[in-house]
Order: sequence, then C-alpha cells, then structure tokens
Amino acid sequence: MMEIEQVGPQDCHMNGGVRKILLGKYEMGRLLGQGKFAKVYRGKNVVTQEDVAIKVMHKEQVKKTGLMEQIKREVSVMHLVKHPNIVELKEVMATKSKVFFVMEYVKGGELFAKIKKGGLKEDLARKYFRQLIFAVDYCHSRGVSHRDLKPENLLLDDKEDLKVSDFGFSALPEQNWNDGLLHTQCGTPAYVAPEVLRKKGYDGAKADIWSCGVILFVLLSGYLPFRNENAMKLYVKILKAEYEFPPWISKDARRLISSLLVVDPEKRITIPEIMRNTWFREGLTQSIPSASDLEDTENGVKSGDQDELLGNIGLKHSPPFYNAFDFISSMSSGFDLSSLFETKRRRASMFTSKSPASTILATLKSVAKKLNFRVAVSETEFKVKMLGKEEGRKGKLAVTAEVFEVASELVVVEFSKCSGDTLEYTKFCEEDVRPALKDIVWSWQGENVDCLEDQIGTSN
Ligand code: ISQ
Repeated sequence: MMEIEQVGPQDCHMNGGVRKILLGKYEMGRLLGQGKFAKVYRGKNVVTQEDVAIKVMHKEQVKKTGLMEQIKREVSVMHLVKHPNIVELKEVMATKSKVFFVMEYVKGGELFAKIKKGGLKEDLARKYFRQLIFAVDYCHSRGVSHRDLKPENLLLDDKEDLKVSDFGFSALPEQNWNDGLLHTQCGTPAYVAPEVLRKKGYDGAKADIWSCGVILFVLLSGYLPFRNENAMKLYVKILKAEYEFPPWISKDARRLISSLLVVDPEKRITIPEIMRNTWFREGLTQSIPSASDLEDTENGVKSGDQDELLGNIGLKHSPPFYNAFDFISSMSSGFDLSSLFETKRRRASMFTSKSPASTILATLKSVAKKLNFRVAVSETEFKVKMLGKEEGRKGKLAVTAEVFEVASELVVVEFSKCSGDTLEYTKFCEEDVRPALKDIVWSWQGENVDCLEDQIGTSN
C-alpha cells in the first residue's frame, strides 16, 4: 500500500510511490498542462474516486498581475452557470500561497485536434456548433458572457459532446489544448470581435457571437478566417471582416457564417435568429427554445428540447478583458505586438503618419538609398523592400516597410527584418531610419499617441 502524504501544490505529483493528497481530499495526478501563472493537474477525489482537473495558481503571481479581483468575480459567476456542456467548477480551495480550482475532468481532449487534418463534415460541425450556441445562450441568459471563446476552450467528453472550459480565466496564461492544456501567455486575437479590438466598449454577448462565427468557420474549413501574417494586416482584416470561404463550404453554412461575422455588432445575428437559421436547424423538426425561454431547474439547467434534440454544451463566466489586441495602447506603451501576433517572431518597429502613402513610400525609398540600401518599392502592395549592400554579422540586412491605412489620413508603417543581424537591424531602425523620417512621422511606437484612438474609425 502507498504511503499518504499531505502536500502543498508544488509537490503535487506522484513521487517515489508516495500518494500526494491535496488538502486531504484530492490525489494529485500528472500534469496536464501549464501556462505562466497556472498549472492544471489531473486529480482524483480520494473518497468518491471521481476524476477531476485541478488548476493551480500562485497567489503572488495572481496578485502581481492584478487578477485577484477578477478571479473572485469569476468564481461567483461560475457558481451561477451549471450546464451539462460547461466544464463544471466543483470547488475552489486555497492554501497560504496557492489557489486551486477543482473542475470536472473532461476525457476526450480538444475538439480542434479533430480538425487538424482539415474541416469537419457539415453534420458533425453542426452538432458541435449547436452545442456551442446552446452553451453560449445559456450563459447569456444568466448575464454571463465569455468574451474569450476560442478552440482551446472547447473540449470533448467521452460521449463526443462539446464542453467549454475555463470561462473567465482566460486572462491567466492560457490553455493550448494540443496536449492537454495551458501553454502560451496570451489568447490569439484571431477570435476577437472587431468592437473588442476597437476598445470603445462592447457588448460581451455580441462579441461572443462573433467568436462563434470564427469557430464555425474553423470547424468547416480547418483554418482561421483571419490569419496573422502580421499584426496590422490581421487587425485590419478583422475590422473589415475580410475573409474568403473555401469552395467546399455549403451555401447555407456560408450564409450563417456571413451573418455571424458582421462587423457592426448591432447588425450581427442574434442567438434566437441563429436558432431559426436553415443550416443550424437542418434535420430538426421542432423549434428550439432559447435558454431565456426555458424554465430554470434547481441546478440551473433545464433538460428540455435542446438536450433532446441536440445534446448540450456549456460555457461559463466572464473572463478578463485583455487588451492584447489594442493597437493604440501598443503604440503608446511600446508593447511589442510582434510577440502576440506573429507566429514567426520578427522584430518590428512602427510609426504612424498623416502623410499620404505615396509620400511615405517615396521618403522611405530616398532614405534607404542614402543609407546605401538597394530599394524596391511596390506601389500596389504599399511595401518598400530594402537590402543592405554591405555584409553584416549575419549577412546582408534586409528590411521591409509596409504601409497600412488605418483611418482616413492616418497610416501605420511597420518595419520588419527579413534577414540579417538583429542588433544591426535595431541600430538601423533607431539610429538611421528614425531621425531620417522625422518629417513624415506623427508618432513612433512607444510614444504618446493620445489622439490616435479617436482617429481610428473603422469601416463596416
Ligand atoms: C478539464 N478536464 C481536463 C482538462 C482541463 C483543463 C482545463 C480546464 C478543465 C479541464
């Protein structure tokens, strides 16, 4: 028989045959995944033998990042939302230094592991999407919006039903469900609604519906509608809802996605409308009441027509608002967007300008020539490619500057290093380019850009 030892979370693993028991109640199993501020372990209730997932956070880190209040709020919200398709928060425990979220354990892994090889058949995508919508509807009917819906939060249980995990904790380092969970530091902006990016205030429920649109697109196509070649392009694409369907997506599915991915949240489809949509209803005969029409049961879940017809799915509370995508703040804080948006990290440097794009391209060309670079200007792509003539420490320095119009009479110019030594690139940007561009620059990234936010209006 194994020895039993009371442990702190840092010891919560099997070690030399010793059973590690958390606060007398949960046997800690293997690490499922981890992020910067949280780790998730598999666990077992020693009395009931029930499997659980235990998320462990360090109080100090939570406090340092200002997330303590958020977490407290989220816990109360999670108690509000109990639904068969929402990963259940069973209890919250704490020691002096750590907080533990004991959650339902979901066996089947990540939904998006299923679409790695391409999109799903429409019937299967429909099943998951319906479950997602029911969960979102359930939460919204309780005044809870997720605000960070993304594939990493969509799990499948052993019956292949979808469960949404970890509502509200998405400001904590995040989950990447490829191998079980937490990995990266910040949520992908690819699922974020345009109005969230604009930082002018938004309706969390409507923003959730946009994210559901991105998720449906991904389910059917196997890839993201808005991809992050670079920060500005992604930003602009989302703000304009610029995407293309792959040829295999049916007409009805396209119609639904197009009504989900509407830039103006007021014109975006609502949940009752989704539930009446042809593609969504395919194969159903009865009408589907939205959660607000359903009578509440004791645990907050009505097993009504939704369950019978469609199965369920769940969502939880509101996650933190993270300004990962706030271009304006990024400009004023010097925050390096490239670490957030680019899969392949490149150093980038940006400035805003009120000069016409043609003037900017011409100025960049002449500056680069003076600096002894070969220059190619593309007037159609609004790009200037610069290639150093001298060999540097890592070969010739190649730099691209790209001009993006973000509002009328306001452009952003982004530099990125294509090849060469990073230090030489930094020196090139800081010491050569910056002073030479002073006549056309309105604000460099990192400088105060108070009025920039007002300048950026978006289309659609
Ligand atoms: C439930 N089961 C397995 C893994 C999990 C990760 C995060 C949140 C809930 C989970």
